[in-house]
Amino acid sequence: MSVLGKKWVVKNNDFNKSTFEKVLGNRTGIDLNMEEKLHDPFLFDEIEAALARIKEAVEKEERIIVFGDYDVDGITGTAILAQALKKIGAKVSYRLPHRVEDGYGLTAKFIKDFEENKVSLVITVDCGISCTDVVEKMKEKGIDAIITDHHTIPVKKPNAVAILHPKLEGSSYPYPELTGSGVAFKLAHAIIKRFSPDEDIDDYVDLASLGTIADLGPLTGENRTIVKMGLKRLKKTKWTGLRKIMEIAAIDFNKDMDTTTVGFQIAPRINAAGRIGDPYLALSLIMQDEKSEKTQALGDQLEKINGERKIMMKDAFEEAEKRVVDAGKVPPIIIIEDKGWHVGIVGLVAGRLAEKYGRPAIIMQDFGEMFVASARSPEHFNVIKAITKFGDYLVSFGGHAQAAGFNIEKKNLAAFKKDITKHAGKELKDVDPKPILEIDCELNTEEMNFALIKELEQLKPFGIENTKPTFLLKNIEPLFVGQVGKEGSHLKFSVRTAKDEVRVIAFRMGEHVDKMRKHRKIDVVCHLERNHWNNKDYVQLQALDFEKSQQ
Ligand SMILES: [Mn+2]
Repeated sequence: MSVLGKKWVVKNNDFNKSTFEKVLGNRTGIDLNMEEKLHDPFLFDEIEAALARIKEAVEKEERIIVFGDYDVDGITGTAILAQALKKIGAKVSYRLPHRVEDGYGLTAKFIKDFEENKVSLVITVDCGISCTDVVEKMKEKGIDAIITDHHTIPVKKPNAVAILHPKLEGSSYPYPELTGSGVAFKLAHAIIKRFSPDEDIDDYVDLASLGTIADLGPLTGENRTIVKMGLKRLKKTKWTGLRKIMEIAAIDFNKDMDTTTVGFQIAPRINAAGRIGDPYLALSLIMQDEKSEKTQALGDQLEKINGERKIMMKDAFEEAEKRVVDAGKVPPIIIIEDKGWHVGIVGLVAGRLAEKYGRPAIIMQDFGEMFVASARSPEHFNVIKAITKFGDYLVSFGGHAQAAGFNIEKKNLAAFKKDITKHAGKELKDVDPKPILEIDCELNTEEMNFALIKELEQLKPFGIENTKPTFLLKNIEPLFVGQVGKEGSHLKFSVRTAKDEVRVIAFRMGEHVDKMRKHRKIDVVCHLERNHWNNKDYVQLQALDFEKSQQ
């Protein structure tokens, strides 16, 4: 068995194909000759109605509010639209709901605030499509709505001035997978084209790429274009606050940005505010238009919150895992609650448990009478289907096959746990719970060279539905095995080829150093990479898992 207990699945064993052809064959929607061109924003069916209402609001000096969501997708989309509106002279401000105090989306409680501030136009970002009732109530008060969203469309759509949604039935828009920030970016694009043609849409694409990556949009079609353009732009971003976040994260502006930089260094910081504090902090930092003491102070504050978020996450995960281990046997569905686990991190904990144990996991914050839960699941279990089946026990619920959330009253908790555990037990009876590690194809050690690396680099940017190419190296002899990093947390070794030696790094696998030393020959799952160091490029492998060779 592999040291991480994963099941390795090699996707392509076609001996007639080259390694690059095999990797490309494992992906759909990747067009290597694709022009880096965005679709025409005027292809959205209701875009003219949206622009006409915005024009009227600017001319009549009406107050406009951009209303977003508290995650990276919502925050970046809100910043994009607010800035584009500002540029054309609109009287615009922005609101984001507070995760704990307000919950998700545009709710009725905000109407009073809109009235008090004499707002007559609300433009939603990354939310709003399911807010049919609220939009109706707003209308009664003389407040119009333009909806921009990408979430599931309800049967009864809101009665808005315009709805921009890439998945509307019969939509002429050619690409359905835009995220919230992507849709906001398209509206901003239309606003600029129509009212401020000298402006450069490139000034906004970096933020749109952050939202697209953080919201796990598939990196196909126009999302791929947005991310490609955005990552290039990020190095010279004009958003002072974003630059500050990147400086604090010690990101090297001379290196090319990739989806990992965004996913692991930038996005978690922007998200931290909305998870355990006020998302407005991250938004107002991004909206700062000059380098000032305030920008520094907001940046420091955000970094502090991110540090707290990390500790909370680590503590909660360790405690949750301890409870799973102490129980002796991993149940078909992991369900754990605690008073001290913040609702903003329960989803992260559930995700890591689901990944580690190959089982669905529900993690809840216990508020006494009410429990707020996040559920995550591996691909072999549909968690929203299971939750819906027992929806009668719940106050509210929503989500997708692999990620969902719900609220439940204490009095129903025991029965819910019992029933959903029984259901999961039946569903997963014959399912191997081992997490799957997908591998593109086998790799020959002689192929570990720049020629192949160059070919693979054409597939960038890597991310959802276009994961970094992953290879299996069989029967290799690990040389110079050792530990590196803080507390020896990473593992390193070398592999010999006919011509030279290639270095291998395995992040967070330092604890397996003895196992590796014990085996003379191992099979390794890895990425093939270019390591730029001291002005020179080196071929490097990043190992993801290994096991003793069979032969
Ligand atoms: Mn979103």
